[in-house]
Amino acid sequence: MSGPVARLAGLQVGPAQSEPSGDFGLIGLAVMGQNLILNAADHGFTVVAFNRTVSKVDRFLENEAKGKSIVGAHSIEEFCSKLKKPRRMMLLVMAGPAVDDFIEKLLPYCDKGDIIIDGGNSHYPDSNRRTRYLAEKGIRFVGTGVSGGEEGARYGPSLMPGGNEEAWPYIKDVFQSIAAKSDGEPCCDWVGDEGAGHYVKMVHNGIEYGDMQLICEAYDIMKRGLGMSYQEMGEEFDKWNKGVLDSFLIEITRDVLKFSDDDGKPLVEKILDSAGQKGTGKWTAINALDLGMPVTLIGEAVFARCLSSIKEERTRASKVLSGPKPSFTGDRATFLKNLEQGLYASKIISYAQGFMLMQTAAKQYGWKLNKPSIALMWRGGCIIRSVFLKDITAAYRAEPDLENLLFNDFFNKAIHEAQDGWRDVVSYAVKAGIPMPAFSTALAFFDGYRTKDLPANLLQAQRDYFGAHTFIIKPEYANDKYKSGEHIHVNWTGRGGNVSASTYNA
Ligand code: NBP
Repeated sequence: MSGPVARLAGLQVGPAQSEPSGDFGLIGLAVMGQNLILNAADHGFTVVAFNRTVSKVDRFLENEAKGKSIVGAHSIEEFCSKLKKPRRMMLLVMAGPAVDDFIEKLLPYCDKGDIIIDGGNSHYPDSNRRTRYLAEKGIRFVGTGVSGGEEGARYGPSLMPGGNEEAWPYIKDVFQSIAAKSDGEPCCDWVGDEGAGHYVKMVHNGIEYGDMQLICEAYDIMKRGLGMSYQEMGEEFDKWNKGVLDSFLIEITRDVLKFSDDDGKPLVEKILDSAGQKGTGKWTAINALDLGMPVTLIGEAVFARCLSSIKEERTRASKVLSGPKPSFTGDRATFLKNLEQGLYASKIISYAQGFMLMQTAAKQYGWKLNKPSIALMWRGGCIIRSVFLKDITAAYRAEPDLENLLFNDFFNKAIHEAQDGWRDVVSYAVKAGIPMPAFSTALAFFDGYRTKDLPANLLQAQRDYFGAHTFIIKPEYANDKYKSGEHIHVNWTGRGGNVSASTYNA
């Protein structure tokens, strides 16, 4: 059935001009949209559904939506007419121009105060722009991160809404009802202004890249460094899933390692070692470079995927470049304990770096970011959900202005306890010629971060030598010749002039 006729999943409920019954509207009937609609309907909301390809609306109503409080619309006008005011309308369509197209199509039928929510994986600058553009028209825009894939959308995703804060009281009930719950608390709270919701989702995805890379490195050293079988590796991950690393990604890794193909061989062994990526990890790394933040672990995780994808070149290189052969002679149980601790310590660094990035972004972009809520939102429903995030939530709840996660007593103690084992694992990997870029960069960051005097003094001297870029004297050496805080240029060679270059930070 088509045309402007309202229906309640298979039941006709009267003409379109009757009182609007829709609590919430959703456009985009692909995997995420359909599941989120079903989730909202299960929580007692009447949902109005629309899709660009209108035939999908009828197909949905006749199948998955049958018997539920889901109403179909066959045009944008009908969609808007069926929603109670202020309208709460969510787009779950492919990120990019499709979102702007739908916004333009909705506008003629919107009233001031209506709310348009974009739940796709949009890049945060687009959400900044859309918040401002729609605010000028009296429409409240929300850009929300949605995580948890198909199952999350259906039974409880992690939701990270940001944008025009005036919208929050109107959408809070729907969002917190359909979101995942962790210890009874919804994994959804207001994140911050403009594109902050999509920004936090971007960093979430970057952290997901990091967590996955760390697990892959642990697998590689178990397999090539210790010669473990898939069954043994699966059992080790099972053990880890009962301790500090208890998380969704460790759990699925256990299952993947234990999964055999029809011929009895582990399926994972047959999968081409060339990783794909959709870009959110890269966005995080680029933004970290733009903001001058050392988010090294996510950067390495993105580069590790890039290196994996040049498979043919690596195959040629493997024939001409040789290295040591792994030969493990130590105690395997101790090494595995160290590996678990090393992964845990690297993960602490990765999350510390992620929060450093988010707090710098908040300052730079003028957002108020709700740090304890971010950790809470990641605790359940999403891919990086873990027991570990409970401890991060607790750390930020106790000290919302905590400068760095590593200054929190719990994490400070944890990283010191893990340190020796972490170093053993990285040392063995270096000696055995097995790459552990994420473990190694995390350790290098830890050592750099805890060092008061880094060799950047020499670097500044080099820059001043070849480019007259100037340097600042350490306060304890300030005197009449070298004044404290001044940009100083020295004629290192006795040749050339005394003119210095402009000073700027890049
Ligand atoms: P897709 O990302 O595959 O998008 C499909 C939807 O976008 C359909 O409704 C389709 O309409 C519509 N669409 C497309 Br494609 N191009 C369009 C255009 N030019 N104009 C209007 N509509 C257009 O769906 P999804 O996997 O459900 O994801 C939806 C959003 O949620 C995406 O932004 C995605 O990145 C994000 N997300 C996905 C996941 C996940 O696990 N899949 C998780 C978290 C977030 P049609 O039916 O007419 O082709």
